[in-house]
This record gives sequence, C-alpha cells and structure tokens, in this order.
Amino acid sequence: MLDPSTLTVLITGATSGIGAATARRYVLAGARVVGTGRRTERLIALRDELGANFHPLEVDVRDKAALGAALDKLPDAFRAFNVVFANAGLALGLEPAHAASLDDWEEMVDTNIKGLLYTVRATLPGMVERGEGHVVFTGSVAGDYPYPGGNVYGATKAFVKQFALNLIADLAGTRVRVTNIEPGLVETEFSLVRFHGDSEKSGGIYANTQPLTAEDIAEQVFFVTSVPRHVNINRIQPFATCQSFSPFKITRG
Ligand code: NDP
Ligand code: 8X3
Repeated sequence: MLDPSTLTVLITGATSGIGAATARRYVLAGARVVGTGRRTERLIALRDELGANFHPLEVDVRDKAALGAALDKLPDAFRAFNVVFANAGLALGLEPAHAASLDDWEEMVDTNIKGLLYTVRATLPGMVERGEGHVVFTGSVAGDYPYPGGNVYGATKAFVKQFALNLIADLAGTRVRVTNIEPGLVETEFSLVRFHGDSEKSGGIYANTQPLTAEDIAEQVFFVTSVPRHVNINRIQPFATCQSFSPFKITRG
C-alpha cells in the first residue's frame, strides 16, 4: 500500500462533483493536491476548506497553451505528480444526432478528448522520467453501452477507454500505471450541465433512485491508486445498484 501522505495529485475538474470529492479524499489522507477548473470561486472555497495542501489552479482544459503554462508555473511542492486524475468533462444535450447542436458536440470533443489529451501530454513525460506515476481517467459506462441521445458524449468516452488501453501498451516497462474508471449514474452537477441549467430536467434523472455519489467514485480513485505498485487495474465500472440493462429495442411496422 502506497503512503498517501507522500503523494502529489493533479485533479482536473475539481470545482464540482467527482473531482471535488476526490480532492477532499486525497487531502484528508495527507496528499498534496492541485485542483483545476474554470470557476475560481469554487477553487478558492475548496482551498479555504482543505488548507495549504490544496493548490487551486484556474484553467480551461481546452486551452492547451494556458494549461501547459499553468502547470509549468506550479510551486516545487506541487509539480512532481504521482497521480494525474484527468476527470474534467461534460455531456451536453440528449437530442438525437440529427437534431443535436454542433456547438455542443464540439465542446464535448474539445473537453473530454482534447482537454484530456493536453492534460496527459503535459504530465506524462515527468512520470516516465521519474519511473513512477498513475494516470486515472473518468471514462463512463456511456463509452461501453449506447443509449439514445448519447451519440457524441458516449463516443468521447469510448475514445477515453481505448486511449487508456493504448497508453498501458505504450507505458509497458515504465512503472507508470493507467486506469479508466467508467461510472454509471452518479448524482453531481453532470445532468444540470447536460440540460444547460434546467434543474427540473436534471432532477428528474435522479428522482426516486439511489444513484452513486461523487464520494463513491472518489473512493474508487483512491483505491485504484493505493494498490501495490505491481498491480494495475486497467478498467473499473462502478454502477449504482439500482441501475441495470435494457433489452435491444426493435422497431416494428
Ligand atoms: P460535474 O459537472 O459536477 O463536474 C464536472 C467538472 O469538470 C467541473 O469541475 C468542471 O469545472 C470541469 N470542467 C468541465 N469543463 C471544463 C473545462 N473546459 N475546463 C476545465 N474544467 C472543466 O460532473 P461530474 O463530477 O459528474 O463529472 C466529472 C467527470 O465524470 C466527467 O468527465 C463526466 O463525463 C464523468 N462521468 C460522470 C458521470 C455522472 O453520472 N455524473 C458518470 C460517468 C462519468 P468548471 O465548470 O469549473 O470548469
Ligand atoms: C455519465 C453516465 O449514463 O449519463 O457518463 O452517460 S450517462
């Protein structure tokens, strides 16, 4: 078991939901955490809550240059990452492909795919050079299973899944580990964002269910990075117990 108090952790998308819960989990275990997001006031609030072991970094992961520059300027104590949790992401819209917004599609690709790639490319060389590290992604069940309206969101998460597996291939022998966590239904601000701020619609997603919590996923992130160094958990797919599968849909007539 690795000693969490020796870890330096980068978490993208720490202003809310899974990222915020994971920042809390690591800081409470004694780790130093750099948490990113676009909402400065949320980052400052987290810093006030968690103290000096939380370093807020306001940056949009879609901005490759800004992300690189922000990471370059980190203080020495927060630079050598043992864990990089590339978690920032979003779904926008639930319309079928022929009615969906192209702007929404682009924002998902730019954030969930390109932002994740910028995060990895900026941090991976250091981990490889140090001969130790762990990249964790927030994939999704949507990267494995299709559903109506999941079109581009699910495709971005399928990209993340395959990228994770290909990274494992590239990193063989480097002692850098990679895990894709692929959650099902988690109650966060995810649906509020998906429905462009419509709280009635987003509340309906979780109504009368017991979804996973952000803390459930934070615990899984903490777990996969805490197993002994000779163990790599490639993929993990936590579901809410209330969530299951549907049969194939057949259109008749
Ligand atoms: P939240 O909406 O609560 O959190 C999303 C986080 O991503 C926020 O911190 C947000 O920060 C950040 N983010 C979004 N866009 C950007 C950007 N351009 N630059 C920087 N940060 C950004 O949702 P979740 O916690 O649920 O989502 C976290 C991850 O989990 C996402 O990748 C999502 O796809 C995935 N996921 C969620 C599931 C769920 O059911 N909730 C299930 C499976 C996967 P800010 O807005 O301040 O920039
Ligand atoms: C989030 C889970 O089912 O809303 O990735 O796509 S789902």
